[in-house]
Amino acid sequence: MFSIAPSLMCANLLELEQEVRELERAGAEFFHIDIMDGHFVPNLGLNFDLVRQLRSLTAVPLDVHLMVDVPEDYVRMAETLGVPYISFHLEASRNPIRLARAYKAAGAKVGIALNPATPASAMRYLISEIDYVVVMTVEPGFAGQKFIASMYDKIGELRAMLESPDTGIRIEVDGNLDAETSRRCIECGASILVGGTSSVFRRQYGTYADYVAFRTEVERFRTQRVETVSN
Ligand code: S6P
Ligand code: MG
Repeated sequence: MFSIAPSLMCANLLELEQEVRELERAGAEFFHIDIMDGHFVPNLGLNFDLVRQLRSLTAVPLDVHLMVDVPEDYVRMAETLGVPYISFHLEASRNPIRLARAYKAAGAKVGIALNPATPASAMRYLISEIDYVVVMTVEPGFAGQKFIASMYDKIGELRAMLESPDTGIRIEVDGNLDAETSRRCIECGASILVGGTSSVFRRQYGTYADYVAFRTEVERFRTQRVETVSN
């Protein structure tokens, strides 16, 4: 089983409510919200004012991805807005255990995001503190980049750490997830796919149809594999 989290940064922001409605109808399990500060990454993304409005617009859980230098600054905001899922970058936090506990105390499920160059082993003493891990499969900051192939190994290493004993911690992948890269990420152990310009927002048939087509393509790959293995 896998979930798709459309990245609203890639939506048509001039028609955001309609995009949200189409994705709800298509069955989106999360909405991924990229928040950037122009320092941790050389770009600016969405913000907590939009999170506030989305909270009243939709019941689909928001998955906030902080790409900021000081992730400690947003705990109170997350609590006030009732953010259900929030991830911060390990590279940005000096005291990630303290911070994960603070976000948990604020009522959120907590993820830690890893830049491509950060090894899976960096998660070793953090596993008991979190609910999910986000593997960046491109350098964070921009949509439309190319998948970094060495991330398949990292996902596999994380799966080994998280599955024995089974922690229930999910692996989310973020960056250039099309049908092919998604299928391989799932095989390696990922179960949440962030959908951007490579999939949900590829603007081929429209957002609803592109979402459904993407899910079907990934499922078809998986079904074919099961059939191949059992033949
Ligand atoms: C930026 C951000 C991502 C992107 C998403 C885009 O790094 O964290 O969530 O919005 O990865 O997807 P795609 O398919 O355009 O690479
Ligand atoms: Mg993201």
